[in-house]
Amino acid sequence: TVSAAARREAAEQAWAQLRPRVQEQAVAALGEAEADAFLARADLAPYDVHEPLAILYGAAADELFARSLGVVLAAAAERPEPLRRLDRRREIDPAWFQRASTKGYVAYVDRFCGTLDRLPGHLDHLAELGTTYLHLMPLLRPREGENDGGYAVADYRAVDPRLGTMADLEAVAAALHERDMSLCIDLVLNHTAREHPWARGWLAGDPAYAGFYTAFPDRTLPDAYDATIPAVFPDRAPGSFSWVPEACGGAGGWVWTTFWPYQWDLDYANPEVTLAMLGEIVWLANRGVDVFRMDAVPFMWKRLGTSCQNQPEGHSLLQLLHALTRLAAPGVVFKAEAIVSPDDLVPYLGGHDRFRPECELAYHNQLMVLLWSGLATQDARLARTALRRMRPIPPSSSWCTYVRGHDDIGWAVADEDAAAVGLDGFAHRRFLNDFYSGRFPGSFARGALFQENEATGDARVSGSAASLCGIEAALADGDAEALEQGIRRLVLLYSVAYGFGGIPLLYMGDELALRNDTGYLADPERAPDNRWMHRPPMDWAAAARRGDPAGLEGRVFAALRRLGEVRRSLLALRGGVESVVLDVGDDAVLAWSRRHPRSGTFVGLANFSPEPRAVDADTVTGFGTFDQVHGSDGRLEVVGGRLVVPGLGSAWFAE
Ligand code: OTU
Repeated sequence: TVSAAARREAAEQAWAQLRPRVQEQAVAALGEAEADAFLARADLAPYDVHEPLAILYGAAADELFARSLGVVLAAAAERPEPLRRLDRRREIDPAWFQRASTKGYVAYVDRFCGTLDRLPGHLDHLAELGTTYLHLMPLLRPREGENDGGYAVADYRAVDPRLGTMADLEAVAAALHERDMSLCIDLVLNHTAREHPWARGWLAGDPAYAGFYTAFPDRTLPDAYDATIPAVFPDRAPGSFSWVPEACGGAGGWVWTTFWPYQWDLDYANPEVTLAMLGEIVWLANRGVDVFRMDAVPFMWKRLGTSCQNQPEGHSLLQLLHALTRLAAPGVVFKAEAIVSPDDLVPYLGGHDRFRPECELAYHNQLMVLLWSGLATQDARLARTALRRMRPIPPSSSWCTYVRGHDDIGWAVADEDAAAVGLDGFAHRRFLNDFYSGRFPGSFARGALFQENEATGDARVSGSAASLCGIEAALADGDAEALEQGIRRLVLLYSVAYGFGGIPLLYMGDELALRNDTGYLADPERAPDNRWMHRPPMDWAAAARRGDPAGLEGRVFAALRRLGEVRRSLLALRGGVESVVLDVGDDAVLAWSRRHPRSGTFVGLANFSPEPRAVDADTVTGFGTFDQVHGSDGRLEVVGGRLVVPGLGSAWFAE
């Protein structure tokens, strides 16, 4: 093993040797001024690029260093002028994505507006909600047939022809930039579709793709790996390997397929894979993508005898791709999709290695899970305990806070946190499954179990936010009071997502309380995957009712819109600081505060109980110095020196 000091020295030497050539090439490709900026960025490359290369690929680092810089220099040279200007603005204001006004919206192109060319015509709907960041669900050309909602990519440089063309995507990016919005797309980098040319080439024995994927001739190693790898899709895709008759030179082999059998895991232990993926990332960045949602990053590096998730080399790999991408496109940021335990999650934001940045953003799945847990138990203690135990994130990174997304909800409740509030972790996760699938007596939720695992007793939950909040059941029963409670629950959860700090993501349809959709059952490719129940098509007729203040859609839309409006004016909700969970003297109320050195203090309250709860006024108002800036039911009453938070109500205070 090489010491860190020796690795650094080797990196500095390699850069000293390479720099004159890079400088010369940069001047030729970019001109004096741009080359100067490129070189200023590249002066960090020995630490951010060479070191991770050496960690991952040992002695090949020097050669890979030169080649990877070549890739990003070429991409920098091709970067369109408007994107360069955007880069420049973002280099001046690196916290551009951490503004209080940053607010996300997540949508499927086909389900939102049909095709990409129609998207610019729908930007008003997004603008009404204060959107500044649009995440379009997988849209690159997938394999034909089943494609896991687009997560089986056959070509990273083409758009799914059903949605449009790459030129349409570029036009969308430009239309968004014009309105000061940014574009996020998925980068599915753990695997490709088995139809991808890399996979075809590898299977055919083309030396250019040698070692791009992994296959084993017999079950010895697959069994050894599977013994410690948790199953992702146990019902229809148990284990992490699929038999492919053409593999291993035609003798047949077990190909690594963490997810569905048609999604083949790339082997990043092979640096050619890393360079190839880098090429795809910077090419897409040059089309105008601002944020890459790095899909399934925990799985990218494998190690026998482990869960094959969250390996240290996986972090070095992300740091490497991040640094290289930003040499070509310094305005681009990475968002980690790591739906893992809190201890494993925080390092994706850069905590893994204090020397190197990693992803700027990550999904706060812990907060999301704890919100649903709080709603089911009418109790905020687990949330308080678990959030307090999380390690801090670097100030240059932010969470994406959300209530619902396109995937199932996996109950990432740590046993240790459950135990701290007197719960058994397994029993509590089982309760949440029972509760949200509607099986628990008296449950208001109408979800369904996803991937029930007979062997372990584990399961996850599907269902739209509105259905999980009780809105579906209330409408079916024609129960006005239950409907009222359902709306209050949905808005309550969003009040936390919008006020917690980080980028709040609104999942398409939640603004109109869209319920579960059974339409997917008619499509044989989708029917076996009940995650489609919470991916409904946009209901534009419901959207047309958003202005009716008495109707369901109008009430939810207005509430979310208002939260967004208040949020954007509160500088304490900018990034750079973290929220701290408070104890305000009532276990049903989640309370948190953010103390921004230059932008004041923020305090948020969310009452998970349907009953009003009284909390300590001084803690919340900073002894009268903070004003109430949002209230689900107007101003909080003060009774006997305590503030009364209405049942399922929320309030925000700010200095
Ligand atoms: C992701 O999810 C996507 O969000 C899914 O829609 C895809 O099916 C999948 O990747 C494959 O591309 O296990 O149950 O820790 O939780 O990557 C969903 C991350 C998943 C995993 C996540 C994965």
